[in-house]
Amino acid sequence: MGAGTSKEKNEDMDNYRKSSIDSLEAAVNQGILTPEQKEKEERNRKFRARKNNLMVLKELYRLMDPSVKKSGDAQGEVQLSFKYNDEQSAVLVKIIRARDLAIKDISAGTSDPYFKVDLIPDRNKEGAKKTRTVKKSLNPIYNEVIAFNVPPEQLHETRLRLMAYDWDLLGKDDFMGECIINLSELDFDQMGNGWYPLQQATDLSISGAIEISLEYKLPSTMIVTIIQGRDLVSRDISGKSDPFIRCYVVDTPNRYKTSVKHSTLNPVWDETFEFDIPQEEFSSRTIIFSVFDYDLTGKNDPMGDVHIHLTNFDIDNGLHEWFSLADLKNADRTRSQWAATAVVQEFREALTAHAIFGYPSFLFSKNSQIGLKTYSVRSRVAGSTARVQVVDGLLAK
Ligand SMILES: [Ca+2]
Ligand SMILES: [Ca+2]
Repeated sequence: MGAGTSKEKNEDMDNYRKSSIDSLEAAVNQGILTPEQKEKEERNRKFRARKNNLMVLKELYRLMDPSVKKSGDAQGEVQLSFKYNDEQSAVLVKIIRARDLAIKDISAGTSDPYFKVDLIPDRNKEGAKKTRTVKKSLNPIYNEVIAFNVPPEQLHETRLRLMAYDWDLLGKDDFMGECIINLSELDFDQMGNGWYPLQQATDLSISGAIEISLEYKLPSTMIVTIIQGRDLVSRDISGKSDPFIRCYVVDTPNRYKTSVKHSTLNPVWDETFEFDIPQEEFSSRTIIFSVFDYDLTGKNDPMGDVHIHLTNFDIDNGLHEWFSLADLKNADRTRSQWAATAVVQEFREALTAHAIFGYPSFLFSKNSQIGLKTYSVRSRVAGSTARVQVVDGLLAK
């Protein structure tokens, strides 16, 4: 980055810049995915002690980093074991314990977690069942068994959803992540137990499919045609959506976007994009299609994704198919190392420029009320905005 030509800059600025980047690196390198209570307190203490807003920057960066963003607010995992009782046609889920849960009660630096469990679909109207609440713990122990009636013939089509919540005395309890388990994939004969990661909520309302064709032209051009969509989910009050598709290949910089088709659930695009993908890279390449509902105001709503892995792609015959849409934001393959690296680079450059020139100012777009400050930062690369609130000098959520 071209900030180093002028000799005029005073040493303070250089030191500031260097320490900013060092601290940022430290923040990136240390376990940002598992903030312990101690660390949180430490951060708040340091934050109070410092005037240069570095803690705010770190937090903003943490919120913006796409590899972190993937897991969103959800973190930690839950230990479960399963059993099927043939006589009663019942699935027994034992919720043993959870660990490394997110801090939801910021001032106390802890949470009051409980689990809510239900079936999808819930054919026998079993409803949701809950564990007890363990107060003030990020590593709660339950050892509770919850039972659901599921006839054997329904096992293959039933999923079990476990949702973690932080109990609050006032207001709505906070969602802390969930895991969804296909009962058909469980081996009930094996008595083992496993750890299941908590993830962002999966949007089960997503419907429909998109028609895609892939053609390969030697030496290395992948021609992607997005033909049309059908029976997409409605996202606007009109009962329709304004769909468009973002298309990219994980770990490569090219990103494309189709045009927006207004007020339809059966859009026709017939738009073609080209990616440069050498054959020898097929085994590590995935093409991602993400459908969004365009909105004039506010954020575009996700309408589902399709992932096409190129591992078994046949270059002679290509591919032409309808693909069902699903909420795949928790899928591993969407996590792009390229995007993570690019955001780190972007953030460093912005931080350096801000330290030296006080620019870009968006780095500190500040919104003050009495005792409350909101800082926000935008990343072009991640396509996201991170926002933190500071209340009476303390970092809040
Ligand atoms: Ca709470
Ligand atoms: Ca819309």
